[in-house]
Amino acid sequence: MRDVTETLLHDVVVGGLERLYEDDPELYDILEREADRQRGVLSLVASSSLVDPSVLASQASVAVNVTAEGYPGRRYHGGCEVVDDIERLAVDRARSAFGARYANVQPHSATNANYTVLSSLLRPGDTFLGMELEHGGHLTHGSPAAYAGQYFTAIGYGLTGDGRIDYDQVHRLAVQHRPRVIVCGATAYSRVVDFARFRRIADDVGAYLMADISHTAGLVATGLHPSPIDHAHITTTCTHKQLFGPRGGLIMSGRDADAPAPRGSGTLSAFLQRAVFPFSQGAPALNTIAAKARALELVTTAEFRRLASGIVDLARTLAGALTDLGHTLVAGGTDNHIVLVDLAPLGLTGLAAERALEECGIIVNKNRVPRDTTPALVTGGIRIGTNSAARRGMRRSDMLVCAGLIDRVIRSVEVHDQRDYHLPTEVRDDVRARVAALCADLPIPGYPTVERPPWGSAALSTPRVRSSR
Ligand code: DSN
Repeated sequence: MRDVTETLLHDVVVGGLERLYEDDPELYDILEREADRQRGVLSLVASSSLVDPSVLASQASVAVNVTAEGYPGRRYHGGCEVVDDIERLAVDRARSAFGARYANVQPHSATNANYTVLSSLLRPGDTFLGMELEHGGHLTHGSPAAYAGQYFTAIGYGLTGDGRIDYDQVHRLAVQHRPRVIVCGATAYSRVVDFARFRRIADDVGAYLMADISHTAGLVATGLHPSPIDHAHITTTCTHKQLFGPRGGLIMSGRDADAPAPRGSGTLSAFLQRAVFPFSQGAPALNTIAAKARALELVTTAEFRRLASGIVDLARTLAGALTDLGHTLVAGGTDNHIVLVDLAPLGLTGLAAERALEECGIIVNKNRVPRDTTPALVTGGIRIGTNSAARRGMRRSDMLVCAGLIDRVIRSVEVHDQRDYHLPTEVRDDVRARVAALCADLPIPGYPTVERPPWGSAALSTPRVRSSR
């Protein structure tokens, strides 16, 4: 019979926690406070999730002690025979989760993964096509504020008037500018991406297609969103958003893995291996790779499929309820986990809405919306996501309550200027109490639960811990 308390890993990690508790109460208390904050608020941030504690445990493993430049079986340091097994396992699980022929699990984030791909396929000044930040693209897809927009010639495409990707514009721009790479995938787009159509456009102009599925990777892995793996030459993703894993990235390829690489340098997969190491990264974070392996195993379970379908169901419920309450959604609704609310009709900024909701324990992020003229730290919209709510087991009825609370807060905010706002105290106190009660009813799996506070402002004191599992 296996007994975890008799293992080396258990003693090291639990002993470390005890030592931290005794020797460094300042840091321990901050970390404890953060765990408590997460338990007591409703995170609806589209780019975050709540990881399984076994993912946390994998990341806290002794693999952090190993320096291992290179790849399994071909390292530049000794002592890698065990961590080689970790990396091989993570690669196998990534390939299996996405049906990919090739996977590299070393990128530290999707930003690293995207820059690895772009800077190996492009030379400085070369042209690539990506989605405009204001229309839902990511900084790495060509924003002038980022490396991608400053070292390459980035041409941006956007949305049609009804908030869908303007594929005709993508084709027109591709023909006009002959980019070497086209990037598809987004960071604030609530509809299905037509990867096959992007590939046809890329083939038409001889470009490589890179799909960044950071936001929808969980839906792709479970078949709830079409997969780009065999449409794009290269697919990238982070592992911490919808894969419910550690902060990190992946680079994958499907049917093009063995296609010829640029400049006659072997196959595309061999080219991508070199693009990560030694071209753009040094030693990998093997402890994070262990946590990726754990998360990627969970992704293939029936429970994860239920979670993914809950994510979409909750987002659709939220989108429907907010629409019924008279709000304007970019693209008119959602097919994934994202609901993007245009606040212009309310005369409200994203910043004011984000802060007012946070005062009430509802966490979202301010987000630019199409034709937004406000500064990036103010914005004209908010982006709401359902990954974490689904993980907490939220039901449709809870989401309807939640939509009502969001509506009440954003309609109650009085805006003085772009940054200054006032939320009436009685609204804040009442919504906070209702959110606290919702959170108490929806414990984060694996976290100790909190006693359900009564309705009303008397409930606003720190909730008491009921039990520890
Ligand atoms: N890409 C940013 C987001 O979507 O919020 C950060 O991960």
